Amino acid sequence: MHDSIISNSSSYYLSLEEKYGAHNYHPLPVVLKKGLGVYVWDIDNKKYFDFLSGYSAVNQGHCHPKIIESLISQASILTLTSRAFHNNLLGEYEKYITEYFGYDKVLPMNTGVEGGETAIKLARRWGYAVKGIEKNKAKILFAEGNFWGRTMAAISSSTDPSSYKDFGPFMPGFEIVPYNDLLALEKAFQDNTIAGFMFEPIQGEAGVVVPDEGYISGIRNLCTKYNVLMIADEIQTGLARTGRMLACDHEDVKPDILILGKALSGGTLPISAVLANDEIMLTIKPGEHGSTYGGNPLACKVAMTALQVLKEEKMAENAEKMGQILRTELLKLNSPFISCIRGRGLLNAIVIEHENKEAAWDLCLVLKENGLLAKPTHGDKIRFAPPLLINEKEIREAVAIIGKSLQSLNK
Ligand code: PXG
Repeated sequence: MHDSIISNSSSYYLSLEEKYGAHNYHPLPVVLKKGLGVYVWDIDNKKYFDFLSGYSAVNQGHCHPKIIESLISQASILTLTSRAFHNNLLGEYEKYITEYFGYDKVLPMNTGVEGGETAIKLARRWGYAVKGIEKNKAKILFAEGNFWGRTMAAISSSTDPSSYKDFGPFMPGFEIVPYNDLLALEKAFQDNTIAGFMFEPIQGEAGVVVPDEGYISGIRNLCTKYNVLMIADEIQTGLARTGRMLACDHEDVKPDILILGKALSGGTLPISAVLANDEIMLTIKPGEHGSTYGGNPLACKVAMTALQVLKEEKMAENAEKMGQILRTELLKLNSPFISCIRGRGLLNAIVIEHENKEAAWDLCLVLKENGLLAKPTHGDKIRFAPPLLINEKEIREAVAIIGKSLQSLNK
């Protein structure tokens, strides 16, 4: 089948994935081979703005020289010991990240979804050991529209059929409340078997749903009042993406459990972290939770550099400024096909309104032709989330591409 396809063409790579890979994704037909800063290049050397940033894993920009330097230098010294032994970087990293975010302790994991699983285990354990919930009765609340990954627990809390349909039976002890609704949350908190409320400060995968001002601080107040753990999933919103180091910082709120992932490695390795104070973290004892790769010295070194770069290069400040310009310029396009522009910092989305249901996908294909990569979510929403080192000139160039591409929807 492949013999007729030129061996280095896009169709060659697409056909390989089609034939040998599971069909669990529907990517744009572009084959990338290189990345630097805000740009990526395809196999024909065509250059694109990356307006997805690996779903916000590449906040620091592709192949950030300092992160790559840490990766390569540590990779030739020591990469993995497992947690059966100590290593000379784990403690240093634990000190660094806990001081950085102001928590007593960190539990290192790998993917984001493992961070979510860890947070839920911690909350359930705390629910029994500290709150005094009856054995096996602890509940965790989630918000409607949440997305935190693909494990059985993650899909058990999902309200999106494309995540959970035909994968049951599901995990018990999970309940759903509407997002951005403090009254519903307070009502749900009347149940004293609730151990934690896990939420995204801005719902990313749902299409960058920004809650009303006061929602995050309202959650904090209710969690304190009803003795429920506030669990912030900042895997996509954290690490300078929304114009602050954490999205919760917009309302000066400190969650009880903070989950980080994605950009904790600047797009080089799966590294996640769960942060909490001793009252919560020390409820899990040796042998009760862990992971082969969690806390490996390579990840520790890379994560410290990835965090250092965010501060050194003032990426939160830049995200705040560039995000303002991006939304203002998008508004000025005055396109009849954009029904909504929303976001914070450089986590943004537009909603496409068009009689053609495929319009958002078609627009992404035209954007690609014009040199900008973005991907629709839930059919009609397109996320615009470039790496955080993008400058004003680049934002204006990107908006010109978006404006030009929107014209194609007229036809
Ligand atoms: N929490 C949030 C808020 C996320 O956006 C996760 C947890 C899970 O992270 P991991 O590292 O386990 O994927 C996410 C993931 C995809 C995809 O293709 C993932 C995300 C967004 C869009 C697509 O898996 N976010």
